[in-house]
Amino acid sequence: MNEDKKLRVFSGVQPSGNLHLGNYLGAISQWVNMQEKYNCIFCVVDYHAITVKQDPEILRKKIIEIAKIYLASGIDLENSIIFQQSDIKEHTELAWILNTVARISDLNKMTQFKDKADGNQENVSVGLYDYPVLMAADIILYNTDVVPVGEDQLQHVELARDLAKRFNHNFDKVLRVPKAEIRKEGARIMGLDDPTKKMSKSATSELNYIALTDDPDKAAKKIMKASTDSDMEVKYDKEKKPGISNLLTIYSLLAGKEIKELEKEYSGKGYGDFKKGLAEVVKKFLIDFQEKYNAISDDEVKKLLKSGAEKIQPIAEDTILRVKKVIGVK
Ligand code: ATP
Ligand code: LTN
Repeated sequence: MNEDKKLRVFSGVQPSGNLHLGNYLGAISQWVNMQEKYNCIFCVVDYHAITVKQDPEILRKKIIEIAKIYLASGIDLENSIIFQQSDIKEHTELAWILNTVARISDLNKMTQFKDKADGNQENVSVGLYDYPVLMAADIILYNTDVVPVGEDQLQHVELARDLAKRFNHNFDKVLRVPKAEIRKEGARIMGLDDPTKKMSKSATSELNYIALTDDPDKAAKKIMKASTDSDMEVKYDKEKKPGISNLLTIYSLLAGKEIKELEKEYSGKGYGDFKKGLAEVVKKFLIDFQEKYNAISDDEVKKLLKSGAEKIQPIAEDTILRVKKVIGVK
């Protein structure tokens, strides 16, 4: 297909915490499947990470780690571009301009900020509060059509849509209006220790998640310890059996098998056998993944991020120029 006719995809992950199966299944693995059909840009959103306190040395390492995770997951640089957010200054420039269009009432509706503030909203950084506007700028800067994310980010993409529309209405129609794409299964992988809450890298217990960098044997043990439901039947029922349903979703996505097929395979066998099967699948996935991850050097990644930024710089400059002209500063 002609490159210019392809729709543009943009998404990103923060270089903070340990990336887990939820991030992989909800976001990154979906990106991999979109590369042929779309013109894709994937960003390491470092300016988002600093909205909560980071150790500078660890942040520097995490930026490289996230880019390696993109590549080990199958992001192919023949089809896609990867780059580091802070290398393109137009992200913060556009965020400032969009701040003048966003309303306090918009930001007050955002649930992630409230969750992360953990009841102490007066003491979190202004950056954490304003984070969704920076995210809108990331998306809008590259004339994005589609934003593949996990379910928890839907609200932020909706805000980006609203801000683009409002800007176009207030000034001139110069911004592309994006839309979110959420996968049907896997958009919300739940915690292994508590299947009523999403798997999260900021969880207090390590038993909550399987990190992509976890030792495969240790990860298999986490699966064996995962919380299940009171009866012993391997059957998908999200409401009544959230534990086994979550494990079935993970199994199905990693092994490429339908949930119905897995239910049949484990019918009459109980949770123990099912968990052993899933532990093997997870272990194999991590061994393959980590082999690819370890084969990429830090220097190679740094070069790839720089060349990604060079490729997309002209798109960012072009958008900012259009925006500056219609608001009257150019
Ligand atoms: P945390 O895990 O601490 O809540 P986060 O949601 O801020 O962190 P990011 O690394 O910024 O995590 O998220 C990267 C991508 O992974 C986003 O698209 C997000 O929607 C997706 N994602 C995060 N957690 C899950 C999950 N449990 N299930 C599915 N997708 C998820
Ligand atoms: N807020 C997102 C990360 C993010 C993002 C983006 C995702 C920042 N900018 C632009 C898609 C498009 C999160 O996952 N926490």
